[in-house]
Amino acid sequence: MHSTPRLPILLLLNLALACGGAQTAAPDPCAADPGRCTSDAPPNPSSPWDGMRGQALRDYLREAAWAKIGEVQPEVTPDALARWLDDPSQAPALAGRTVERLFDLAMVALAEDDPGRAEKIVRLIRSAARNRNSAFRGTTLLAEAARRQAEEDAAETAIAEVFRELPRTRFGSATVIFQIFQTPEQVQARLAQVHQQLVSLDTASAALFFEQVLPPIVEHRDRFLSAIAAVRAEHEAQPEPPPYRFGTVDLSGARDAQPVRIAVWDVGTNPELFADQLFVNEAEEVNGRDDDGNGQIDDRHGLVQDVGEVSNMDLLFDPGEETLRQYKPFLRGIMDLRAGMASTEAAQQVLALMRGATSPEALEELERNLDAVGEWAHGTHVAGLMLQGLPQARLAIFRSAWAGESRLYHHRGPTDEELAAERANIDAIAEFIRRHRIRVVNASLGFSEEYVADQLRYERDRYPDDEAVRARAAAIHARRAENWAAIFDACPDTLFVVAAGNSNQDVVEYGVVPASLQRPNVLVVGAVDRWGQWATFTNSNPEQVRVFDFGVEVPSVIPDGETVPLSGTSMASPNTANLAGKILAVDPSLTPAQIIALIEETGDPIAEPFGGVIANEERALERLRRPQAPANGGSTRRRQRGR
Ligand SMILES: [Ca+2]
Ligand SMILES: [Ca+2]
Repeated sequence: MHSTPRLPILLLLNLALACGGAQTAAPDPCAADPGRCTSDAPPNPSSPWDGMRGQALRDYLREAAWAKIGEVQPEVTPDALARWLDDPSQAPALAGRTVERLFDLAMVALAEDDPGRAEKIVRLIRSAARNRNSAFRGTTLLAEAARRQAEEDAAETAIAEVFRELPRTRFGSATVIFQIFQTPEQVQARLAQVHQQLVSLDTASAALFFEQVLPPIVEHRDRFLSAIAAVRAEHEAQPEPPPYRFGTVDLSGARDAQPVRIAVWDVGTNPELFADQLFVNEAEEVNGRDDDGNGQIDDRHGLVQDVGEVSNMDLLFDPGEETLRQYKPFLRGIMDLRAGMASTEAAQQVLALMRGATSPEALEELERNLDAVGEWAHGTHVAGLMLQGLPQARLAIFRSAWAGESRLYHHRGPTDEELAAERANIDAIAEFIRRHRIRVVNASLGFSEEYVADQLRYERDRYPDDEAVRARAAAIHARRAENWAAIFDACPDTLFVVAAGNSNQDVVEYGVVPASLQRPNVLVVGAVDRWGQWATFTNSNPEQVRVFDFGVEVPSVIPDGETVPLSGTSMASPNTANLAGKILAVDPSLTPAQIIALIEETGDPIAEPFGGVIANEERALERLRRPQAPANGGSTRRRQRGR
């Protein structure tokens, strides 16, 4: 649930919809008013959740969370935790998986009406999490704990105080959940949806959030919104910090630049928008036959794989006119909500749709349609970024519908046959890349074992317990890791630029595929915002994610030609792939490893406590054109940092 990476574009929706677990809690609302904890769904006589509510749920979650912590970081014991809560400076660096479980314990504390303990746990996480991007997490929980610890007439001030702790750059994403959840019925629908899954640590965490943590927040929603508005007004009264200067380069008309072949590997891209720059396999016509005899039909501009009931073999996925009309505003609306513009038409449309999702069925329909709009928009937006200022590029398109997961593998996992089909598609793409000498491939795609496990928990008849779920999820994930390693190894002369992912996780700790795979021709990219700061959502790892690029509210084109800002490492990655294309246009002789080294060496170092560099096009190309030009350091003083 928590940070399920679906299409990275949907990250923000996930933040809003499903950030359950690690966020916030209340006295037992079920005890006070049993009606509140009854879902509208028809009673399921054999539901494993029957005995898993109220106190029983808290006891289960507490025990399961501690068992997990014992596995991942044994030095974190209940006694040790008690000491660190009073003195966080004594605590060791907390692993990501420990942090997840500590959030569970904070939720339990809040649900048991101990907001002081909940607050201390969140503060410990903020101070000791190894991932420094977690230093700003848990705002929902903290704000609710503050409300409950304050006198009635001081509650709003106490809530505002919590929001004031956030840097302005992180404020918007922390406030969306308060806007999205408007009614108790919405929360009940979420809970009923969780109740369709197997009981496990992860689903219990989500269940506790929706059953016991979120209801009192929704009940006092006006207070939170008014505190948020007050802090936002304070921000707006201050001058906005100067934006970071990304130093982009336009190669239009550059005499020293040559044609370069690049590819977008995504879930669908509109070729018509890029007609002038499409790669063309002249030996192939679009006529339903395999003209060049390579085993692929109509591979004139790239390759397509789709399966399932609504499969189509176009380079662009088409969700249908009605779906687009109704759900396209989401792309912009979520951004508006983050920016505090709740009154825009797009934001209002988002809120109305969310308010209407008051049953598991309605929620599912909403999710399906949002995923469909994401699948429609994602690859085109990415391709638009890859081509900016690079008229020398010729773009091939690979569309792998399975890489989006959410439509094909909705509430289930892939079968062995489907995994074999994924592999066949990957092998065909590798063949295409080699045959046509594609030099740079952007893959804003990511797979997590947690996401697969979460879907498998809906298949209760097939996987009766969480052990079975985890075993199958691990097997699926291992095959995918193998598939991606295979294409990287099969195309050593091609640079693969890969999105780090949007779950605020360490890619190595969580084994994110392909971002955790180490290869000399793979460059993993994280996201920074327009002030050059790590995005709240970006995945990271000090060794594996060294390059960051612009990935928050990044304007680019969607399939109908409109320009819309979207956020995600999905947007950061093609910005860097674009730089790699420019580098190759100027010097086609470079190897993938040389390109990576050049980008790393000429990037702007990101200040502590974060790490890595922000790709700098000007300096990379300057170094390429004038090899004596200084690496980073030479012009650092001129940089605008905005902090
Ligand atoms: Ca062919
Ligand atoms: Ca053909």
